[in-house]
Amino acid sequence: MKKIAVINDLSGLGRCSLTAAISVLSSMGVHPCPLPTAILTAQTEYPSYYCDDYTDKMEIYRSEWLKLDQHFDGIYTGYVASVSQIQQIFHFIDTFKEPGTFLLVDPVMGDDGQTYDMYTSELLEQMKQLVLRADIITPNLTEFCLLTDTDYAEIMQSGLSDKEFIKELRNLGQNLCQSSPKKIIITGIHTTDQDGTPQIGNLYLGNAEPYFIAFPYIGGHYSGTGDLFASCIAAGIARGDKLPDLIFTAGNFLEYALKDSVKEQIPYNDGVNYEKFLSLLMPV
Ligand code: PXL
Repeated sequence: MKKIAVINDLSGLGRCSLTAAISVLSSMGVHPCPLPTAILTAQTEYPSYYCDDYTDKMEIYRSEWLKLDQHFDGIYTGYVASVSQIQQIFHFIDTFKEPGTFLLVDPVMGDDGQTYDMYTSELLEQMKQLVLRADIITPNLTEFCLLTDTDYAEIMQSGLSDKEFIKELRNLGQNLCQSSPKKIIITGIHTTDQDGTPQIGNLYLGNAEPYFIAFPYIGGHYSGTGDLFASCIAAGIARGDKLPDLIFTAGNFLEYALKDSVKEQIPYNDGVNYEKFLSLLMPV
């Protein structure tokens, strides 16, 4: 069975981070090994939360897992609570990234043009360094702009057609890709289809032609959707899925979860009702 070290926080409320990763990886037939970066009562967009920082524990996990001679098919990183956690991740990568181990970095820093509470310019600089080590990254549009020093508001108000917009993202992505042989999936790109129906899609930039796949945009802005998406990609890579198929599967899974959440009027901070759709991800 394929095995992935998942470096992410555990949030009691909000259906994100490790909660999302463990359930998605397990459903996809991949063994998750959680390394918590922090334990929170709730994800940080709730009006109140308590965060128990796990930075000091990260080295203990690394050395204990090394003692137990652990090997991973993948390393998948998500939310980090501070810059020093990124330093710990480098140390973890130096120890456990072998020739056959992929590194997926979900550079969690913000969404919808806003940065999360833990964001600082120093964290961005370190995140850029981490991204350089990755084989694949899954930024949302806000995070992609941060990584490429692009003004989010400016690009959103640029008046570009969908086609021009995607071309622009491709150009920006090319610079990032040049630094290392990596694949980028940019999530949460708003477009409209031929009938003028709003869509939301994911853009895959790799060695081949860009691949953009969109689904009807049902509205809403829920916690944890990026984490669910990145988890699908991590598990899919481990089990050998083809990336375009995998991006479709992940988007389709989220579309069902979002539809159900809108229907049930789930508060955005609570995350989406994905649990009953996990069967869509199971190995056939
Ligand atoms: O879903 C991203 C995420 C993960 N972990 C924590 C967060 C957030 C987004 O706000 O607060 C703790």
